[in-house]
Amino acid sequence: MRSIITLDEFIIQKQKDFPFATGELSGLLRDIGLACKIISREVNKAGLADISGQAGIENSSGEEVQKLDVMADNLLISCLQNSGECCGIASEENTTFVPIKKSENAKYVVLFDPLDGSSNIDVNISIGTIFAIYRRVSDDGECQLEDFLQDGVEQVASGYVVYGSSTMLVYTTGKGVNGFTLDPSIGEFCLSHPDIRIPKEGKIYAINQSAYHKFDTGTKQFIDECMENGCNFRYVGSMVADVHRTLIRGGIFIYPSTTSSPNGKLRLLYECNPLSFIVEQAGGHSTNGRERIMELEATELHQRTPIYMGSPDMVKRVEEICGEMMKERS
Ligand code: P6P
Repeated sequence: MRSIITLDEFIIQKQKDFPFATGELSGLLRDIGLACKIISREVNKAGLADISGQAGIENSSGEEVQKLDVMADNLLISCLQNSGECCGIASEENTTFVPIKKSENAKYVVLFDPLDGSSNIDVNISIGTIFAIYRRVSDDGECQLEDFLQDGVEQVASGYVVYGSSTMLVYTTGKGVNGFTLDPSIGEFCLSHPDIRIPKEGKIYAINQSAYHKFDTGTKQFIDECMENGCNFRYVGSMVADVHRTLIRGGIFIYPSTTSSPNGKLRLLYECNPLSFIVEQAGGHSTNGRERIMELEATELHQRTPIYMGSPDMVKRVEEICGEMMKERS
């Protein structure tokens, strides 16, 4: 029988990469994996149970929250409260950060989007969980806002779970990217994609092209070039699904600035930074058109940023074009 390496076994094995590791980060990653296994179970049966409909409340961005969002948020908070390794969380579903009292002196904080792409739930399109882990910077005791407003380069780990034709967890601790597929028959994430590397070039571009008329000139020129070069257009409308395909097949995922949303739509802290850490660790690039996403200053929990991420050759080209546009304007 082919030897199976479970997520727990892999995390413990890799812990040896960190000479001063005391097991806290490993424990945190395992707890997040547990929460996502339960979310996967609930997402996969949503069509059968009355939990996928509109919850009738709104999240911090004023968007309609669906019941599965609420369930996923509560599950992650509950697992992190029990982990003992996390002193606070910030989530798309909560206006402000949530200190975890019973582990208020723990050394990590976790930011997450519990169920990104949830508007696709009722049409059975892939959705995902995104998480970022930081060391706290405040003194012991209740965590502070500064613990969450850290630049992406300070992440100690990040990852996502894509609930698709199979459920996959992909994560990095800064030493490469590894993917694990959930085997429901044993309830374990099993190593299926060791050492993921993004293709240097790509022939797929992903953007909501229906907003073409709202894009800046540089983005329009890049899209025109992609079409002229015979690139394929693919867009799921679920960031985790689009970024996962980009990571595996190569290409570029773009959510740009538009005339109606100058800062784009996607959030820096719990969508763009964690996914940029993954893409960079796999050999890709991630930028806002001018600057590296992971070096952008974090000023508020739910701040948004334009993002261009994926195969290095494609991201470099869009940066060249945007740079040329900047020069022409100056
Ligand atoms: P649009 C889903 O609502 C989401 O937050 C991301 O997962 C996705 O990439 C984006 O919004 C899609 O937005 O404006 O293209 O529908």
